[in-house]
Amino acid sequence: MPNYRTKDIRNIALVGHSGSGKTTLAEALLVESGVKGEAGTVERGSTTMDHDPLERSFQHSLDSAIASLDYEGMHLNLIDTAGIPDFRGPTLASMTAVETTAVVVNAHAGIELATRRLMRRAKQRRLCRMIIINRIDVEDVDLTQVVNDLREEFGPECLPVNLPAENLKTVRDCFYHTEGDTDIFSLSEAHDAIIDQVVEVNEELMEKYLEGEDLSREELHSAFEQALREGHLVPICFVSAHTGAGIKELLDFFNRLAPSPREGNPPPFIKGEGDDAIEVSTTANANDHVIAHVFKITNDPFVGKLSVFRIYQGTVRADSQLLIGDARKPFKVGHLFKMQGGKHVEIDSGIPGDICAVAKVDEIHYDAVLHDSHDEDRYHLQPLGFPKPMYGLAVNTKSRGQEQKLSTALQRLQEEDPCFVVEHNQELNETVMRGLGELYMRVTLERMKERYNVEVTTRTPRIAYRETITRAAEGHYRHKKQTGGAGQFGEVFLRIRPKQRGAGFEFINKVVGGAIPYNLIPAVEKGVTQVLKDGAVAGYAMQDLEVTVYDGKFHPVDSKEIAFVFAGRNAFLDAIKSAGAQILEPIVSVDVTVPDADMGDITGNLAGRRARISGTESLRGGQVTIRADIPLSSLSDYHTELKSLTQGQGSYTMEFSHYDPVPSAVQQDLVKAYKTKDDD
Ligand SMILES: Nc1nc2c(ncn2[C@@H]2O[C@H](COP(=O)(O)OP(=O)(O)OP(=O)(O)O)[C@@H](O)[C@H]2O)c(=O)[nH]1
Ligand SMILES: [Mg+2]
Repeated sequence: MPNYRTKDIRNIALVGHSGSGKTTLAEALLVESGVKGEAGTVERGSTTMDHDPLERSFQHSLDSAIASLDYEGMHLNLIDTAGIPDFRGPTLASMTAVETTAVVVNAHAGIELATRRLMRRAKQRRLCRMIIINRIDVEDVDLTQVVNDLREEFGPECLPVNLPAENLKTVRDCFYHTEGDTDIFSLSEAHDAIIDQVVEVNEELMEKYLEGEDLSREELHSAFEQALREGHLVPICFVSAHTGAGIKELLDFFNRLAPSPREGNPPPFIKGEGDDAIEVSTTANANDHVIAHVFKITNDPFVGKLSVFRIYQGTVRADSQLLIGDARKPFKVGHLFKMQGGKHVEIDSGIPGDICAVAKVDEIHYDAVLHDSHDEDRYHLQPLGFPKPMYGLAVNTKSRGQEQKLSTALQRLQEEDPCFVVEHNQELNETVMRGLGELYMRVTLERMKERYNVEVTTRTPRIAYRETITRAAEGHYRHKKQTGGAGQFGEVFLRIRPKQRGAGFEFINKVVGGAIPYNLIPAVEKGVTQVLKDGAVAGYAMQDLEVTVYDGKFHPVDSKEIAFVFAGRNAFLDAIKSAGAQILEPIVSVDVTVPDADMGDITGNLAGRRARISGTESLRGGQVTIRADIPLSSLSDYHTELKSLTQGQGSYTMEFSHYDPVPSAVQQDLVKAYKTKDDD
């Protein structure tokens, strides 16, 4: 058993804009608590959290990483996350595993895009929030301004629990202390402000306080914890990860005031699906059934697949067996680990509130619930609502024979990030990977090369156009071949007719009197279906039409199946020639969300992409959503353009809507491209 208990655990996710100093801060905390003797740096690629070779060369975190430390009886599990928005899948997933989200703000840059987004996410998820202002050592920072901006943007509940002092060399606590010299604000005023805010959550305490009575540490702690839990307080701490100012005080803050797994707002578990679904809560008791949630999967070059989970109740032992979701059969835990950046430390058991990992269990997937009794079948965590990956790239192996390797690599990468998906389009015979942006794709390609030894060629994904017809027509073909012995004979008459958009395809047999024997009709249909699948004018599948075979001829000796496949196929092609062939393109419905000020530019740009705008909706926080129907083919570079038109602030979601005819110029190009391909 570990030498700490559930009440000693603190789970904290460090989130924030890229470059705010999360990885460096984690390093400083590990050094302060004695886990490491000397601090590594992001520049030298020697930090605990950025352990992946690619992170070290990019000098940015590209995935979440976990490390633990022990400090004066507290066991702290820290999750360092990636600030670059393309990598926010694992960042958001980490937020399910903690009681406290610490949003790190760069004192020099102030509030940045990710600061807002992450504060919003943590609030929606009812997590306890705090703000860490880092880089206070940087010259010319205006810390008063940063605090005022934070309060204006995120509310007056954002209040300092300590203040920088001695020329930014240290910080002084203003929660337990009432006086002392500081570099900004007055310590006694800051003290009154935060105590006022905290006691507001508890009437009894408020009365005591107003009557001038002293409040005990326990009373203050429980009111503080309640204020955090209710979002009535967002404490602010100051640090410099470089000079070490405020680092010890931050550990003291985590220890004394941050919620343990017995406190805070545990995430909502749901039992069952649909109308049967009920919300269930967990107990944090070591003797109850095990309930744990997998919030991270990594594929480690040495230990293989590692599934990282947070235990909500019960004790997970290395020699025990666990069930995955609704599976009937359990797996044996075997080796149980705690993570220390890229290293793993074997342990014998995990207690409620702790974060652990198991190795080499293939069946575990992200978001799985692990448990040890069928009583907890059908448990899952309330879905997180990840951003949908929109940036697509079609991939092919560079050299032959690597297909299996590529498919394994893609499958592994897909396991690791809920915002990375791989689609295989059978119709176009192409594999498309989708992520949150271009940088993500570049890193993924590097990772495939470095970790899985697969090199690929990439291109923009093809569009699944379709073909149809616009008027009814007749078709006929007579197939006759006499080669020495047995000949081939088959003749087919058919008519074709357009159907409503979205109605699909129908094959009708109206042959009477055995003009084509009954057992050869499927051969005719087979010929027709070949064209349907391969297309007639541009190589795309056909839809929304009906084919009626009504007459034909056969020969008792020479009419074999193959002859009627051929005749059916060519009779259909003959009919299409005079049926006004039309190419259809997929139309998607998009919701584009941008700052108000960019609305004009964005609607103009959408119109230039053949979009039909159907409405707009103002959102809180100066944002607006524009709704439009737009051809999928006009969106190939939209991700990048939207980012540049809105300084990175715009985003969009899309969903397939319907098929529409393409403009005639596009049709001519597609037909021409198909013909030249055939000529090759
Ligand atoms: N002067 C100063 N520089 C800092 C401090 N903390 C971090 N830095 C520097 O800021 C840069 C970014 O730091 P990181 O720790 O990589 O930032 P991050 O938030 O982890 O960034 P991402 O991984 O991209 O999300 C590095 O060059 C650090 O050395 C600090 O307290 N003071
Ligand atoms: Mg980092």
